[in-house]
Amino acid sequence: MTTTPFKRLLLTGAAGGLGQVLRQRLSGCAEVLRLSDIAPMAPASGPHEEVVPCDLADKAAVHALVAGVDAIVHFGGVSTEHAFEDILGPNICGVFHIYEAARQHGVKRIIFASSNHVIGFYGQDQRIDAHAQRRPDSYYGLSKCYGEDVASFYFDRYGIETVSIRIGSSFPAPQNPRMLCTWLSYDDLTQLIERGLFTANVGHTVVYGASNNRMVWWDNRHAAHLGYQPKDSSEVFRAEVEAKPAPAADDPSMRYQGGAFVAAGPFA
Ligand code: NAI
Ligand code: 15L
Repeated sequence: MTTTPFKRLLLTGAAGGLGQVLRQRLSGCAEVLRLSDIAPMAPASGPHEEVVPCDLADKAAVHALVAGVDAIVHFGGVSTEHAFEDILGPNICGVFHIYEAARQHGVKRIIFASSNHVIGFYGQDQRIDAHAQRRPDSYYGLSKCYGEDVASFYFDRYGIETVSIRIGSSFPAPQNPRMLCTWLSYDDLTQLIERGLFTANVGHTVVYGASNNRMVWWDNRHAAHLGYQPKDSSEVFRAEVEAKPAPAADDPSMRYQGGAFVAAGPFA
């Protein structure tokens, strides 16, 4: 795997929880990191950063945003369950705008922040790989299914390569029993993004984003070419998590891989 930095790398969702973490961690991946979000961001800290506000739902604005970048780490959008109408612009139109701009500007590599919620209706007693039929658990999960399909289409039709990371739960620490299985540390997320950016010939690869947790639901055999080797484990947080009252056994958070998302809504 070569790790020659890109000249200019775009990070969307830069004001978000993960975006703020990745702003620091991806700085070595490019000479210039272009940071974008609809929400306010800290100003550029030097010539190695550019801050470009943009609404992903605005096609012309996204076209301008992507001009001059070599690769995109697409983390922007609505990140939890909402009414479909609230997800449509940022996530559905937004991902299309990103890929269409990438095509027009000749960008050849994208990392897409997909989610475990594309398969959230699988039970916690099931083990699946990236070829398992998707079972989205929410309008949010549906939007991530669409994003993965856009990535697949733009590879087959235009040769734009993507690594879609089905992120589990990427937070400083797991917050409940489910997250002991889904937790992805920031170090392991960073490793996945770097491998996604710099591994040759990824086509459209789907990889599950979980750390080296004791309990795993997801099999990454179809992404072995990335060489992802998670270093962290949720096990160090187990006692802390188990000291809290556990949800009832029939609570969705204890039954489904997608947890509470399976029971969100309806919104009308
Ligand atoms: P977040 O909600 O903190 O960050 C998302 C960012 O996208 C926000 O800063 C928000 O302002 C921005 N955004 C929303 N609508 C926008 C629009 N119309 N135009 C431009 N920017 C817009 O979420 P987080 O946790 O940082 O997640 C980042 C990405 O990773 C999201 O795409 C999320 O779906 C995905 N993900 C995160 C997981 C996690 O455990 N943190 C798990 C699975 C997926
Ligand atoms: C996600 O996709 C969300 O963006 C994040 O906020 C968490 O809810 C995570 O999944 C999860 O499933 O824990």
